[in-house]
Amino acid sequence: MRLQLLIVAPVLLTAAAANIVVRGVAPQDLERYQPDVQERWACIGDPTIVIPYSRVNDDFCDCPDGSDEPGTSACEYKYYCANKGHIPKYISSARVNDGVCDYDVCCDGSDEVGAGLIRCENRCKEQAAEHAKREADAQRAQRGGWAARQKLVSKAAGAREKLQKELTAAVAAEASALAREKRAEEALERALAKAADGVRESEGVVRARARLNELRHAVAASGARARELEARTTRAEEILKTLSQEYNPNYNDEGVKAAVKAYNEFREAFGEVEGAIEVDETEDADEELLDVLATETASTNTDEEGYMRPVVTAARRAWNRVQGELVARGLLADRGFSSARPGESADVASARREQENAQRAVRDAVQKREQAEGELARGLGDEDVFRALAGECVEGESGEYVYELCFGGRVTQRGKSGSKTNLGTFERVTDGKLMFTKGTKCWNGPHRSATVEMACGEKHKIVAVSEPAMCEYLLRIVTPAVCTMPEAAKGRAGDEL
Ligand code: MAN
Repeated sequence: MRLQLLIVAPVLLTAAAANIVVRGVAPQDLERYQPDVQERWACIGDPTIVIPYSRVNDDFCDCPDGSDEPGTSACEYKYYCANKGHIPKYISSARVNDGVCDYDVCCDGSDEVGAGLIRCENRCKEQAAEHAKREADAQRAQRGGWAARQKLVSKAAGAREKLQKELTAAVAAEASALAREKRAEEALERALAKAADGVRESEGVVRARARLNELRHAVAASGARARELEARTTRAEEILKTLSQEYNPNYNDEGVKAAVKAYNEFREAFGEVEGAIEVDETEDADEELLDVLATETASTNTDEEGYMRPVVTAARRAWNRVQGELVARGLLADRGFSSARPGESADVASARREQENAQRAVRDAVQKREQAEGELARGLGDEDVFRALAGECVEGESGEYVYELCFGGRVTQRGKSGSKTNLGTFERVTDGKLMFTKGTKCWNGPHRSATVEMACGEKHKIVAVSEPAMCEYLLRIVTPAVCTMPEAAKGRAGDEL
């Protein structure tokens, strides 16, 4: 190191000694402002224009680019303020020697130097001190802001993880709700099919009952006919019996003798007739009727009241099912089924209820999934940092209004009357700015909207509010959310790595 200094130092000294100092020229540009051996000098913008060196800074503009007058206001050029002890800057030549101390640029007051002009004291020391303080404050803010941001980032990561878990749960809930819905749909299908079967069955029962009635009538008619025939036969037999017992065998009557003979042969052939004629009532019953009877009752009663009872019961049951189905289809007024909703049989109603519950569960799950997906997909800044700020608000006064900014929420403007105007709802982070849109409609104009520009700060603070175009607001805030890692911390972070 020492060896290097020894070599470099004489070179620097030689170069510095050779350069003539020119007012308004930065040290690094002095070389270009040295005369040639003939004491001439070439304009910087156009070196073909060569002027005597004495015309540099002679308060007269010679070069088209104004480069021959860096230290006066003769040309449109730039003046270099050395601002020793602080930060060197350039000021427009028009502000040189204009009778105003331009301390915002030239803290050394060098812009006003000349015979008869005001003298500007050097304020660089104070400005440097203020600057140093501001820098220290900014660094402190950056350190504090960075630390606060780290916390926000980890909070955001937690919130994101929670959302991801919610999404996973919603996806699983959706899958199981969909499966439940499918099962419920199938169950409802079955219940409806069963009710429809009920309709068919009742038709069978109705047909069976009609057939049974036919048979009953036939049996009854047969019985009556049989009883009539029996009565007539009995009567005829009685007549013949009387005749055979009471006729006069000595009276040669061929007709009477033939009748008695025939009667005796009849008696020998058929014997005495005992009781009523037996009729098998199921004799003519068809398969369908037997099926109905077998399904609807285990009873084998053959007496009229006995065998009709199960048929009536079956018919009633079938009717109940038909009725349920008709009510379910809105064709019949509901007479009130125990656990059914109006218009449905209990089975169908409960299957439909389950289907509705399952559909609701699917809707809920889909809504939750979509909500979680939407939330996760939102652009919320680097490392999702603004996710951590949801719900936090900051207030600031500007002009006649008090503005409130709620991260992830709305920006509002409160007037003296106290009523709040919505300046927009948070939509996204674009180019490092928070965008709030769709606020209250502006009279004869667009919906209000607000853009929030951010700089690093330890705490949220509204710094300024303006309305660049009517009902379009610009808020400048400081917030830890946008703080970057301080240089010093970068070194440490590197060491840690
Ligand atoms: C209110 C405020 C203003 C806005 C006007 C537009 O006075 O919201 O910021 O410019 O309405 O009519």
